[in-house]
Order: sequence, then C-alpha cells, then structure tokens
Amino acid sequence: APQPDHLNRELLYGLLDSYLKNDVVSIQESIVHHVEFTLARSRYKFDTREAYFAAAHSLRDRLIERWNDTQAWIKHKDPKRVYYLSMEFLMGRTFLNALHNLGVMQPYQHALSGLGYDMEKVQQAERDAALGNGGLGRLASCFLDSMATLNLPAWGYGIRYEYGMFRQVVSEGFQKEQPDYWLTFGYPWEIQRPHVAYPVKFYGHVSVHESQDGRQNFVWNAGEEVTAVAYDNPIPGFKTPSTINLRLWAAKPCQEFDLEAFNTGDYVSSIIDKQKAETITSVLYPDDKTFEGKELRLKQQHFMVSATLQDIVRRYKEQHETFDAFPEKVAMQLNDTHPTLGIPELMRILMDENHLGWTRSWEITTKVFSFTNHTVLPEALEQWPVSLVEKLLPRHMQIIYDINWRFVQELEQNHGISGDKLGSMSIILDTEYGKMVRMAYLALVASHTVNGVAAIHSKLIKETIFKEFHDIWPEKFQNKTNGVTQRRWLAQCNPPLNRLITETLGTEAWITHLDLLKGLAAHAEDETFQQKWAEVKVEAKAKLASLLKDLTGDDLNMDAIFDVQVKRIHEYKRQFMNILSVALRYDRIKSMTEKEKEEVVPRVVIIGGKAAPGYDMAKRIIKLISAVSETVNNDPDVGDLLKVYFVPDYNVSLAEVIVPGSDLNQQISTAGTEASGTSNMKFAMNGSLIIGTMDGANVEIAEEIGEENMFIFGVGAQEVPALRSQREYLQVDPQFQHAVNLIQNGHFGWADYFSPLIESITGSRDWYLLANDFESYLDAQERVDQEWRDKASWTRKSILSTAGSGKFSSDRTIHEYAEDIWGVEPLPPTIPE
Ligand code: GPW
Repeated sequence: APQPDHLNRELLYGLLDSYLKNDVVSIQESIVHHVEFTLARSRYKFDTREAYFAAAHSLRDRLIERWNDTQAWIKHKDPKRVYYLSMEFLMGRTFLNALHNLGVMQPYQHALSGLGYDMEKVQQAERDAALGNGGLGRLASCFLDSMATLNLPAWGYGIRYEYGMFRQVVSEGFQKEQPDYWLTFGYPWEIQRPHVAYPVKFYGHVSVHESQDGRQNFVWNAGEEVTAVAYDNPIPGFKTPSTINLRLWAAKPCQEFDLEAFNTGDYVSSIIDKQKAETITSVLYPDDKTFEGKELRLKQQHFMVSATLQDIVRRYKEQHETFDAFPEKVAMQLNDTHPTLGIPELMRILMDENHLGWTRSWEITTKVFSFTNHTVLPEALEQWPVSLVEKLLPRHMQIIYDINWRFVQELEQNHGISGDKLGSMSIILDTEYGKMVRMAYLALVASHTVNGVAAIHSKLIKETIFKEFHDIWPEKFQNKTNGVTQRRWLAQCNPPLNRLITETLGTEAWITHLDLLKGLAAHAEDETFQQKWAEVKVEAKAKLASLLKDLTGDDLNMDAIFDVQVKRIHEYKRQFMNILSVALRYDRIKSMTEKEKEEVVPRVVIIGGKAAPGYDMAKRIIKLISAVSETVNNDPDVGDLLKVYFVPDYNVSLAEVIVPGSDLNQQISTAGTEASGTSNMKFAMNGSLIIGTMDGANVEIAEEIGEENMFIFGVGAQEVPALRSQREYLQVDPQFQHAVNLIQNGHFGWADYFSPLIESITGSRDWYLLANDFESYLDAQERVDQEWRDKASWTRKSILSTAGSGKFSSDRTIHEYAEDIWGVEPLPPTIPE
C-alpha cells in the first residue's frame, strides 16, 4: 500500500515543537481567541463557564495536534493495533486530566488567573461524561489512559449515548432518577467525523444465491438501516506526545430515503419514522449486573460492533491486499460479553462480503478476539432469546448456529463428550421459555483467551461458571488483575499527597512507574514524615468536609474517622451490613453515660452509590441508610460521636474528592462475589485503610500491603457454598439479632417498608451471608477503633497502604494484556534531538 513519504519522524514531531506554543501569553491569546470566535462572546466579558469552554477549546487544539501526529505515525509504521470494545466508558471530566498529561497545568493556571479566573472554579464547570455504570466502565477509561501512556497503538470503541448514567436525587430518602443530558452546552472534547460513517443493518431476511463456482452466497436483505457516525475523543498519554483515540458511534437516519413512502404523500410521517434511528444511541442502560433482555439493548450492541468492525476492516484493507496478515495486525478485546456479537459480525463480513469461506474466516476470527469476564453472578450473564436474535439479526443467528454445530462436533469427536454434558456446554440453551444464546459461551468458543479480573476471580471462573470449558481448553484461561490509573486517582485528585510523595522519593517517576511507591515504606516509622503524612490527610479531609457542608450544612468533626463505602448499591456488596452495624453503634452510644462517651472514637460514616432503577431491594437499602442517617444525625445524645451521610449522585468527580478524604474504606462483599473491585485500589493509593473480606482484589492488596495493615474479616470464598446450604441452622449472633430488631421495631421509622429487607437476611434466605459474617465484622470494626486511638500506628499503616499499592496501576495491567494476550508492542513517537 502506498505510504506518503513525507511522513518521516523529523517532520512529524518537529511540528509539535514549533506550532502551538505553551507559554502563558500564547495560552491567553488562544483562550481569548476561542471566547471571541468559538463561543462568539465578547473578549471583555465572559463568565466562568465560558472561561471553561474557551480554555477547553484551546486545550483541544493542542490535543488535536498530538492526535493527528500520533495517528499519522501509527499509520506510517502499521504495527499490530489493539481495539478495546466496550459498551461503557466512564470518563468523568477531561480538562484537568488533559492539562496534567500534557504537562501544561502551570501555564494554564497562570493564564487563567491572569485573565481573572480561578482554575479550581473553571474546572468545576465541566460536566462528567458518565457513559458507564460503575467499575466496568471506569476500568475501560483507566485502560485508555494507560494504553496512551505506554505508547500502545490502541483504539477504544463504544457508543456516544446522548443520556449517560442518570442523575440520582434523593428526596425524603428515596432515590429518584433524572435524565443526564450531558451534551446540552456542547462537548468540547469530541471531534465529529461526518465522513466516517457506516450503514448498520437490522431485521429482514437472508437469501441464498448460487455463485458461478457453485458456492453458496448468503445475502442479508435488511428491513432497517441506520447510519453510524464517528465522534473521536483524543486520549492523551502522560509525558508522551502519544494521543490515542476513543471512537464513539452515534446513530443517525440513513441518507437513502425510502422514496416510495416519500412519494405517497406522507412526507412528514416518513421523516418522523427516519428519526427513530437516533433512539438506538439515546440512552445508557443503567443496570449494573442484571440482564434484562431488551430489544433496544441488543440493537445497541450490534450497532456498536457492526460500525466498529466495518471501521477496523476498512483500516486494514487500506494497507493490505488480502486478509492473510489480519491476525498479525489486529487484536480485539471484548469488555465482558456485551460486544460478543462482533464475533458473528466479523464472520459475516469475511464470508459474505469478502467471500473467504468458513474455514478461513473462522481461522482468522479465532485469532483476533479475546474476552474478559467481570462477574460470576448468574443473573448478570447474558442470554438472548434465539427468537429475538433471529428477528433482529437473521444472518448472525445462522452463523451462531453454525459455530455451535461445529463446536458440538468437536466436543464429540475430539473430547469424547456426549449426552447431558453436550447440552450443558452448548452455546444454545433450551429452556421452558424457548431457546437462548449463551453469550459467554459464544465468546469462549471464538476467543483465543479469556481472563478474569483478579487472581481469586480467575480461579473461580475455572472452577464454577466455565469449568467444563477449562477442562477442555485450560490454556485459554488467564488472569489479569485490574488496576487504576495513578494519574487521575492520585497525582491529579490529591495534589498535596502527590507533592509529599515526589518530595520524599526525590522523583515523580512513580507517576509512570507506580512500583516506586514502595520507597515510602522506609519512611513509615519516621515521626516527622508521619506528621507530614497526617497533615496531608487533614487537608484532603477538609475538602471532603467542605463538600458535605455544602450538601448538608453540617460541620464535620475533623477528629472523627471518615469511614466511606461508595459503589453501586447491590445486595452482594452488603451496604446493608454496614448500616446494620451503624444502627448498633448508635444504640450503644445511646445507652452510655457521659463518662463512657468520652471513650468513644467518633465516626463519620459516608455511603454513596446508585441503585439500578428497577432494583427494588437496592432502593430500599438507600431508604434505610437515609432513615438511619435522619435519626442519628438529629439525636442530641449522640452529638458528633456519630454522623451518617448518604451522598447523592455518586460519580467520578465526587469520587475524586471522597477517595482522598477518607481514613477508612469498606470493601465488604461476600467472599467470592466481587470479581475484583477497583475503588479498593484507589483508596489504598490515597492512604485509606481497608476494612474488608478476602474477596476480589482485596486478596492481592493484602499480599502487597500486609494483612496486619488492613482490617480483614469474614469467611473465605471456599467456605461460602457449604455455609449457604446450612443457613437455616445458623445460630444467629445476638448482636445481629439486636440490630435487626431495631429496624424491625421501627426505631428508624418505615418498619413496613423495610420488612422485605429484613426477610432477605433471615434464615435460609440470607444468600449473601450477612448473619454469618456479622460478628467478625463487628470485631474488625472494634479493631479499627482501637487502631485510631494510636495515631502513630494508624498513620504508619496509612503510609504502608500507599507504599504497597504499586501493583495496582492499570499500567501494569495493560502491560500484561499487551504481552500475554494481544501481542502488541509500544510504538513510542521518537522526537528528534
Ligand atoms: F456484570 N462489573 C461492573 F460483570 O461494574 F458485567 N458492571 C458489570 O456489569 C459487570 C461487572 C458484569 C465490575 C465488577 O463488579 C467489579 O468487581 C470489577 O472490579 C469491575 O467490573 C471491573 O472489572
């Protein structure tokens, strides 16, 4: 393929140094330029939000410069590229991250303050891009940051939802969902690409044509066609000009009008019909881990992978004559099963549009896909009705049947499997409601690798949900323990700690080599260092306190333990157990004499998180937390020994304040249920101590930080199945019973409304084993209080938490994916002398 020969490195990266200048005056000129010509406001009069948009546009120019150069450089070198396919990217804000990664924080700060604007306030004007539910979507965003920073030739692909994660309003303790129309004032970080557009087909039927050489040709005559338009989001690496692309697709009506309908005179209703295309990308499904089976969701999945695969194949074909090199040039990671339709879609493109034949197409397909599983909870596993797939994607359903047929043959012939076991491994499951497609099995059969997201989780999938597959293909299974980006989750969100770490280690190299944090351990015993560490924590706590003051009007007790549990509300995460222990703590304080109260360690309990709109139990848990909060916070007997707050609308931007400001964080899922967890890593990095179970990544965090520096409790994953089957015989701990009684007897009001919650943890119904773990949990809480009384010891553990968190950088995770799964290598942009 032709390569423009002027694309040499000298020219490419010479440009970066000479075009947009980053001195304060040049930046001010560019901001004012955007005020006048992009926003069309007067350069003499613009408000804080306009200052944000103008500064964002000025920064966008600098991102585009790097983005263009990076993309041209990658194209020139044509290395193997990795594509990260995800239905969610939970990006949060971009401004501060871009300033930091481009290394232009200082000049922008000066430029803005010179114009009369405060960076902190300007930065707050940005709305979060919340195109994700929680951990899975945020992981995808951390991965993009690491892929850019590691100079990988990588792309993210997803959907540009017009409504992101709903805004949570809590009114009288009840969650209300409000639409997040985040694009209202325009989104300065995206670049619309009207010319990067592909048709995406739905419905219709398949016809077979005999070709001249006697081969069967399948033609899909679609019943509906929409256009996918690309919106590119530049993702800058830290301390590298490398800027990769997150390409999000938006659905638009297709250009070719149904002329017949237009000519019959019903012009207006024909237009309105066309407009319906746009609903495909209108809203993010806000349920974390409950499979719903909605047609629109299946449409979204196909829309995303179809546009993405057309784009990837087009890019490949631009530079290659045949498909021979496709597996050496393309790796695709499926973020859970949500993009699994990419598998039959690639098969369809290769067979029906490029006439490669089954064997060759399958050989290629099985070399390019790999898949990550993020949960063992059965209710989250996707199973689409065959009838629905058949209706929406008739050709894909045929291909899935063919894949399954050959797979079952292989099981019989090569693995000697027959009878019931064949049925249990089949991609197609027969149920009383009809046949279902098990998406995880489809992903497993076609992927060269499947991975879990923490060591314990990767072990569990081999023993439980994918056991039979592990038996035949042990070599397909890997572990890739999750990580988070230390740029956003330490360097940017906690500047005082950033400065202290850099000063102590004598280098800021930890921002790209997080392992260096272990150098802090040598200072853990040092009293003056402990003093400085404690001061930094107080500063971060003050920021969190001020956030809560704005929300509630209360002044927090700064001597209290700031005890935080923030994550999606789910029964398996056991926010209920947390609030039960708070109720008990309250009851204990109530019965104390003034003298006894002097010994109490004060606590501020902060809980936040969204419930899926249809998840009734989760919504009752929110109401319970609010009810306990109401009673406790207004009880003069308690004063500031105990406060409880439910923080509404927990999101990425709030996390950036809450995580650094916490002393203690709760990671208390029933062992074996939380695949990894990632907030645990963010908290540990910021010196917050973990109270938690031996679940998910907590296990590996304990290996790194030391169990003695955490508050570990509860039964292990291996014991859970037996305990579950013995639940009805459990001798319930009296303290547990007492806490339950308080709620049941209406101590916090709403007793009737809470009774389904109580039932859910009673006797044999207690699926998540709250009763089993409660005593051990209270004991761990007691150890927390004891530890807090010894300030030096607590601070030492806090330092060791940060020091031991080096493994949990997403840089390490991505490096492992690149080496062990994708086979892609860094392509550092070489800057000439
Ligand atoms: F169900 N996770 C999530 F596995 O945030 F798909 N949403 C989801 O829909 C799923 C998983 C799914 C989370 C896991 O619960 C968490 O343990 C993990 O740390 C995170 O994904 C990233 O791997």
